[in-house]
Amino acid sequence: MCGIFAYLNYLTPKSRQEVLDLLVTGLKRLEYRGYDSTGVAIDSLDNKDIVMVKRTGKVKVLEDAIKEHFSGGEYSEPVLTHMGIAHTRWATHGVPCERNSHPQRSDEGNSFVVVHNGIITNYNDVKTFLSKKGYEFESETDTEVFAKLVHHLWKKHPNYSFRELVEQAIQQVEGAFAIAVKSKHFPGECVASRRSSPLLVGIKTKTRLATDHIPILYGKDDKKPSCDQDVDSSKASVLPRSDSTSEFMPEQKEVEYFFASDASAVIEHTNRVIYLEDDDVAAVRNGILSIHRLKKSLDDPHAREITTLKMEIQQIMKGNYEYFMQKEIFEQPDSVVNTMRGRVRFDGQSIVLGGIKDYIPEIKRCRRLMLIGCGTSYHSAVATRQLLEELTELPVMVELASDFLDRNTPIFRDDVCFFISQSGETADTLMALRYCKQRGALIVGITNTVGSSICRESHCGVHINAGPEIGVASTKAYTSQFISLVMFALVMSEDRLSLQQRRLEILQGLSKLAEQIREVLKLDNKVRELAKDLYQHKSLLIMGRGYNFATCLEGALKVKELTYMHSEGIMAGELKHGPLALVDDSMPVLMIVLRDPVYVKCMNALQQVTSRKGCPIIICEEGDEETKTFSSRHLEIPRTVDCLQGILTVIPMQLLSYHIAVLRGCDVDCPRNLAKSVTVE
Ligand code: G6Q
Ligand code: GLU
Repeated sequence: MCGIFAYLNYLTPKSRQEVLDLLVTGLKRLEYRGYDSTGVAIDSLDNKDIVMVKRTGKVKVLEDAIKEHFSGGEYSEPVLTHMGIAHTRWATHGVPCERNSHPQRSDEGNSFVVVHNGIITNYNDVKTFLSKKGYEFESETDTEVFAKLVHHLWKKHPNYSFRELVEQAIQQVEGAFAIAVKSKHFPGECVASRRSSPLLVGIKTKTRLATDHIPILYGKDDKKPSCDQDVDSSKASVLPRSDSTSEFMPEQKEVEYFFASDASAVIEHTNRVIYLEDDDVAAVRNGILSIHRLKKSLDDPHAREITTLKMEIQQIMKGNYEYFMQKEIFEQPDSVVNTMRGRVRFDGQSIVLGGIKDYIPEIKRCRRLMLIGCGTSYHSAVATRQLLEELTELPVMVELASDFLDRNTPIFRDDVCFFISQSGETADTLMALRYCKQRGALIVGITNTVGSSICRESHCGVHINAGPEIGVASTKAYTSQFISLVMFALVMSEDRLSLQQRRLEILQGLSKLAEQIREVLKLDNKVRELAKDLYQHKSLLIMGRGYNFATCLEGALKVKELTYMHSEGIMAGELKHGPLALVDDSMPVLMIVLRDPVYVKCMNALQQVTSRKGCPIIICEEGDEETKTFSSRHLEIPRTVDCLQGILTVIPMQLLSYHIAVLRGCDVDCPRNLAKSVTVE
């Protein structure tokens, strides 16, 4: 879901060319989030105007246009202080085209330009108001209203600071946004804010920062409140103005700031970042960063912490792999170990989940567990539901966040609700979290992104520690989510004598997992051969049941999102209730048949398929000669405890979808129409 990147150098000589290179590189680090168009804005050579370059298509297209547009030698002259903004757009309002790309501007003079992630839901009202003020709109985006609203406020309040203008404007808009604003009237300044969409600030100084937090400033109560009567008076809020400056950097020193949608665009410059919270307004003026909020609520901290990123640059690079997704598939032997590291004690057969251990007594008293997520994250809930029921002996509901909200599902104070999200920013999941939190449920976040909204808004949680996942199609996050939920189930059953043998069996299975995943990854060449049989077909049916039904759902999703082929995960027990009609000698079918409690039923389904001339690919256990007789095309995987089979059976599905996508010439890391983090509902 789109990417914002802004760079401000203060008393730090950088040429416009270097700034442009930084902006383009920042966008490249955010490409994995999904987008359809791009744009940048920098100061004009005479420092009196703002120049923008915008293009549809990939960042490379923008990069070429920049080379063409800013070729003169003067662009290599160093500038002490400058602020540039950049954007990758994932269109929600207005088709992908140059006119609708960001930055969006306030007027032909480019007085104010803004880059925006999210949706301004009341943009029509604001647009109507501004049109009556004489503004003419040139794009179909919702974003444009924000730039023009700031301009309108600037004309009405010429003595307002840049930050105050943006503060006024964000009070008039509704919906989700992460924004960065640049103005030719406030050179060298940047104002950024967020509501429901992620935004962070990276800080780079020559000397060590004098502090590890930045105080939050509030409007001065004794200030005469300013009230914009005619900016839709029904919404006009009486806004105290706060022009107090921060004490963060009293003396002026060279400093660089990086505003970005996520850390992957910042880590190569600095590991010191501040995660903005909803309705924070971050402003840089004269090199000083300050953070403002309009209303102080009881649980507001007094400052924003400057955290240190743990990720390393190579984690967001492809290394020797062709695609990030391929790299992340092959990282799984390591990522599953990282998920368990410091938590699973194989010798003592104990598990410690530090992020939720204080809440375990409360969770044990709950009425039911609800696992809520979207897409692949939802599938990790499906994959572990049976084990959670077995080891917690609680009712376990698994819910797609969007449907859960549509139904207004009843939620009670003694419910425990898990929100599973790799990005921690998925709007549907975040909205479901807030819905449950409002109703008093205990909120547990299962995320892979430190500082994400879901992470911060949960009461407690587990970080899956899979490392940054760049490929839009989730792979290592799925297996790490899966294991995190298995670990939770083991924690919940620690004191159940009757379950000790079962727990020991699972712990032993976990201890072998990394090596067994390596074994399965050795099937890569065989899977590529199978992909050659499949890539020209229109559909693929994937069948299984029990602990492997989730793999069917996840495998089908991978095939759909990577190859644009139709695919469907089918519960094998449902085959005879309809889907069997799809089976003939031309329909591609893949079946998972492992020696587990539902083996006989899966064999029944296999026979139903082959007796209709189906020629399924079979995923079976190593050495299972009987099952292999049903098909000449089979993939043998190591034997593991039944509840962990889904970790091993999903790997061939990840590889298969990857190879089909490559054979079909699809963009593996950025599939069409998709985004890594869907921050709009
Ligand atoms: C799967 C996709 C997608 C993703 C969901 C949820 O390969 O990446 O289905 O799983 O959009 O995303 P989060 O896990 O970030 O909430
Ligand atoms: N809603 C804005 C637009 O359609 C921003 C979309 C995005 O997040 O990229 O331009």
